[in-house]
Amino acid sequence: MKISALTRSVVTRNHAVICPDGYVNSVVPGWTNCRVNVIINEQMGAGLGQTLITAEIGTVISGHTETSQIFFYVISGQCTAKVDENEKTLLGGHFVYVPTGHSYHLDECTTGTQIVTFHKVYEPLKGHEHPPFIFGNAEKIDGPAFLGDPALRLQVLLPEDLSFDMAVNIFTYDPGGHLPFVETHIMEHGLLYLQGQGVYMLDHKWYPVQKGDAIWMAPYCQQWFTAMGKEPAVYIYYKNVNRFPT
Ligand code: UGY
Ligand code: MN
Repeated sequence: MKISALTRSVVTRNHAVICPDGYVNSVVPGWTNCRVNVIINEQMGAGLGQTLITAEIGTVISGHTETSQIFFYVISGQCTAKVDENEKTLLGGHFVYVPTGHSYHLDECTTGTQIVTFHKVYEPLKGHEHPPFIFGNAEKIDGPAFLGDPALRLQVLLPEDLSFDMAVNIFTYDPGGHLPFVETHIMEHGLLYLQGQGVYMLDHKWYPVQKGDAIWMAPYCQQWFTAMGKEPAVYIYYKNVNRFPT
């Protein structure tokens, strides 16, 4: 065991940087023979949930969505996912979105398969159907330049349709690429680095971040990022969208 009193993890009232060195596993009913790290949750003041699942031998991730929808994204490895009676093999970059009121069952995972999940209590919208379940592959989704800057590319994984109240996007920054301005917005983010490194500014504090780190940004947490190093920095992130701001 590596023993250390040092960490880059920070938890504040409106943002957190959670690095793997601080993980302590949780037992989640229905999610068996796997390591589950609950990285973002309402206990810290968040409006979303975010977990990281690492598969062991005989992993089964099974349940029925009640009030919260769940988005599963395979970071690496392989598994089989079933939503109700619909089954698919998922590889790295594949995802499955499970709206409320559906059964899900993931198994046949290769050992070490990593899956990040985003959870949000669904807010229905009058005049709109609940969203459908979706199987997808990030590789097949275009990543147009973000606000005209070819150094930044944004892939939007879920349909831009008012029935959805959450978005999950993948943001790729070439080395030296950076957000064009400091964002100050009502939407909340949960985020996980898939590749690379850089520096994130959260409420005027500066954090070095890298692959494997997660960030929570509460509404109005001011945010800016610049990528560094020799390879693009890539993160997958959650955002609440499409609902009237009460
Ligand atoms: O969608 C967003 O708000 C995104 N540009 N924010 C971020 O990457 N911190
Ligand atoms: Mn933002």
